[in-house]
Amino acid sequence: ASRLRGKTALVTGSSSGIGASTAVLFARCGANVVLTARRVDKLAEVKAKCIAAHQALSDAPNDLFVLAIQADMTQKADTDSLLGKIGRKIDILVNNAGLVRGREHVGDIADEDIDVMIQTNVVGLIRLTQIIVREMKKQNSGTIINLGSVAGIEPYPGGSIYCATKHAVNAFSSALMKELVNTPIRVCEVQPGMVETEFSVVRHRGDKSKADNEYRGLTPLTGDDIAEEIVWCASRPDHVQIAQMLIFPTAQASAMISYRKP
Ligand code: 8X3
Repeated sequence: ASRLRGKTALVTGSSSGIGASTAVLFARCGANVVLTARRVDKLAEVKAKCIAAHQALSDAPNDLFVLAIQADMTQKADTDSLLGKIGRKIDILVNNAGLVRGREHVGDIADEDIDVMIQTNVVGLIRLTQIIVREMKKQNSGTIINLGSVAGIEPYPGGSIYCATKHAVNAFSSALMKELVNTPIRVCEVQPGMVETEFSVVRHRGDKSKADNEYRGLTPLTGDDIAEEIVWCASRPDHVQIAQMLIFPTAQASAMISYRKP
């Protein structure tokens, strides 16, 4: 983790879930953190946790910083203006912002659900990566960590659009890694299985009991579990690139196979 001291990590979608956990863990490791999300109030809470984490470091440099910037990944104006608002060098980009909406089958999927998933999970991620990768090429260093999913490996019924977006993240990450092979810039794809965050509440349009039912009878992963993997990828020595990492709860074996206690 000492390799992260003084580095700057930009984490999208860091108002909750995996993104919030990742931002706080980076701060605990002595990294500067830039938070982005749509919800400013939640973002302020995570920012306070990051600052507290910095203050708890016994030997941290006193110029550590935490920035919180409101940004909606579906809005081109927001991604285009982000770098100017940050005004600092980004060492680590964590493309975490993403969502799933609904479990409808093809034929019954609402246009706005298709749109928000593709715009956030794919288009926004690509736009921001283009902007940051240009900077990383100039500085000749950097780490890009994309949040894929088991859904990016194994499509399942009721997840056609979400699975398509995560397959897109998988293809984009793989192509990018190949494009950057002659540079010191690293590309990692972290692919979680079942993680209990607001993700499932959003999938079920705010219905908490339906969301809870997704994890019935098993112990899901938490945002903190995935944050550990993300920060671990970012803190490997410069010559080590964790290309892909698939993480399941112990009671899950594929997108469609899990064991639930009766
Ligand atoms: C989330 C995992 O299985 O709900 O990316 O698609 S799953």
